[in-house]
Amino acid sequence: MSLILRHSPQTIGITLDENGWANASELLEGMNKKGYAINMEILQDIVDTNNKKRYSFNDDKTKIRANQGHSVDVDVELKELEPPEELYHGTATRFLDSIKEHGLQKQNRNHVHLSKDKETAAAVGKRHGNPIVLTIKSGEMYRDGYRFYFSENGVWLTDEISVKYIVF
Ligand code: HQG
Repeated sequence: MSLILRHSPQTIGITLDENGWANASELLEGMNKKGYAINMEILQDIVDTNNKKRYSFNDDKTKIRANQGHSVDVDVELKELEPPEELYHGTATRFLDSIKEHGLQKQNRNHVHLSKDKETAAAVGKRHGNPIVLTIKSGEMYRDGYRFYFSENGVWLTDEISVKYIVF
């Protein structure tokens, strides 16, 4: 579902609207056609119990979308907020040389992802190899005019982070 709702809805022949919403019945039909036995009850269960609260329904549950993490160009109406003084980015040691040269870039996604605590950041970094947690001077960035967004599921997002705001 992450693949469909964030990166590649065409995998099951559906489209997302400009705000990232998929029609829930189209999603269920498309997934069933691809061999995933899923119904509304299971979908509701996934939305309720997903460990990272990745998905949300609209009010009448006719539409569903991922809260963040997209590579497709959609506007999920993220809340713009003042960040805490420091945030954390978990990455892998093998990326450090490049990050020291270019700063943090959004790569395939629409934003750079930041965590509010070091433990979460370490878990994010571990997905890529030997983890390392970088401290980000988010307060200073904010005062310098950079925008920060806070997703429905508690992830901080920004467009890019130059080297001067990263504590290695
Ligand atoms: C790295 C998961 C070299 C960056 C997590 C990261 C998160 C650079 C990788 C969410 C770089 C991109 C996102 C540079 C950045 N040179 N490497 N200049 N700039 N990188 O997966 O932050 O399970 O796109 O450090 O919990 O790891 O999907 O981003 O290692 O919230 O819900 O390039 O994904 O959530 O990797 O993870 P990703 P991420 P979900």
